Amino acid sequence: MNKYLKISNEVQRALNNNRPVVALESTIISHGMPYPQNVQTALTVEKIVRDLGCVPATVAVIDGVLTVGCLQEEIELLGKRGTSVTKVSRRDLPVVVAKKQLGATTVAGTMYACNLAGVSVFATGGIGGAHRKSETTMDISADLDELQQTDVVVVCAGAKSILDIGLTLECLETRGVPVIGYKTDEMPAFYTPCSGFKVDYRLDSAKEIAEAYHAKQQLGLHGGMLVVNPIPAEFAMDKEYIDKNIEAALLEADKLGIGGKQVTPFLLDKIQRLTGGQSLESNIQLVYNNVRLACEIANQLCKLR
Ligand code: PSU
Ligand code: MN
Repeated sequence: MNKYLKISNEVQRALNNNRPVVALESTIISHGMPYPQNVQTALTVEKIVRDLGCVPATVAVIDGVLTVGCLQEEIELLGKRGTSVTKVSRRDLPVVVAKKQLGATTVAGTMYACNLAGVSVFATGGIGGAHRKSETTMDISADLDELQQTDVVVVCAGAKSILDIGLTLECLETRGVPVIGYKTDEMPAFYTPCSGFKVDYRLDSAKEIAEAYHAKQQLGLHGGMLVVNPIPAEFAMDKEYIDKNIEAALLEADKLGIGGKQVTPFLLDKIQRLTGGQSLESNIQLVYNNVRLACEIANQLCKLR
């Protein structure tokens, strides 16, 4: 397209040949997990995608270039530099690109890149959403507005209860975003398979999900589709235990006056510390689980096109 966008040869070739591509975000690498687990996870994710016959496209801003299909050394850099890497959502893209900086793309930033490149499926851990008390603070992630306007299937494990899950679902409804439970009637809560909130639709196969997304596009209904995939039971955390730690993390954030784009990374880090790495293991496993489903959806979508 232009000097600001780079699509790797491998990804471009797959797209040209209607081969399945699965996009991956990089805020989860730089801001969502500690080093070195962040790099190990990101590289394992790419291997899983390849083993399932798809092409991985990790997205980040590398020296000012929005890159779709990062190299291994770029993933290592994003992981090593950690939270010193700029977290890039939609509003951050222009400056980080113009300044030729390194940036880790959020769900919103990654979706935007997917759409530029023509990638239809994207797997991550959790999305941003409406924070607790957002009815007064207005802290609602740009991820939700991106889901409204950008054509990508986003596979995640629901929303963490650092957010107000009910309000997040309301915001998605307002924005016309279909929320599809994969083999579940309930919105998963990231570390646990249930939140107590119902999803709009339950679909039990990747084929049905691909068909729904294809129909959406054929109708000219622009915007994303959110697929929520519950964490597998064997990796789920005890609800009371994780809720208690989330409450403690929220209290701490409040006390320290953490605000803006720091809120989500602060809470993720605090929870990981409080739970001694147990939540990190759950987080890693649910990402793998989402990546596997995203590969199936990407495969099915190629068959429809
Ligand atoms: N939730 C998680 N893990 C994450 C994020 C959210 O469980 O890594 C990251 C994602 O990149 C998401 C971003 O897009 O945080 C949302 O940040 P904010 O709330 O500032 O929009
Ligand atoms: Mn926010």
